[in-house]
Amino acid sequence: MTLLSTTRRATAVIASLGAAALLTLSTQSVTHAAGARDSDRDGMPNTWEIRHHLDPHRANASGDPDHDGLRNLGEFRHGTRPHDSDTDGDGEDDGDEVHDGCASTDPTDSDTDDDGVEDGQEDADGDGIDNADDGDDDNCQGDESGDDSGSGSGDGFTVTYVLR
Ligand SMILES: [Ca+2]
Ligand SMILES: [Ca+2]
Ligand SMILES: [Ca+2]
Ligand SMILES: [Ca+2]
Repeated sequence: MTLLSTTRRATAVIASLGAAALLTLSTQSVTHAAGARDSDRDGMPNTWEIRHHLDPHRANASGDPDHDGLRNLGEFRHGTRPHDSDTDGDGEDDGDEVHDGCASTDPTDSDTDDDGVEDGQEDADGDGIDNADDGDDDNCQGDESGDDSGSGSGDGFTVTYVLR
């Protein structure tokens, strides 16, 4: 009798331990699922969207509210802020840091190469114009004209004028 009841008690203890373990497991998986939930299936988790004041129920992966050339999904993937055009404050927009051809820098590190010069002050293509002021498309290719205003006109004239 005593042995039987002890066995039963042990079984009950093991069973409750198992239940507790299962409960812990399911709680964790629920928590994990909630953290990764993406109601609008736009690739950006609800938690991230809410934290960054985006609508988690509207697919807005291609939005660019801070006009930095980096879409919301890209901001999520690069760990940048979708409402801050220059997340690391180095003078170069997030989009420029990510897209600048061979000169891509870390949009969350103000001095990617740790040389004491902020990314925006670097001159990746050696054209005399720092990354922050260089054109979005032509950084890393060099600006012969030295004009990155994007006007497209008068570049040659400007250089000629300066030289004379
Ligand atoms: Ca989402
Ligand atoms: Ca953006
Ligand atoms: Ca930056
Ligand atoms: Ca940077």
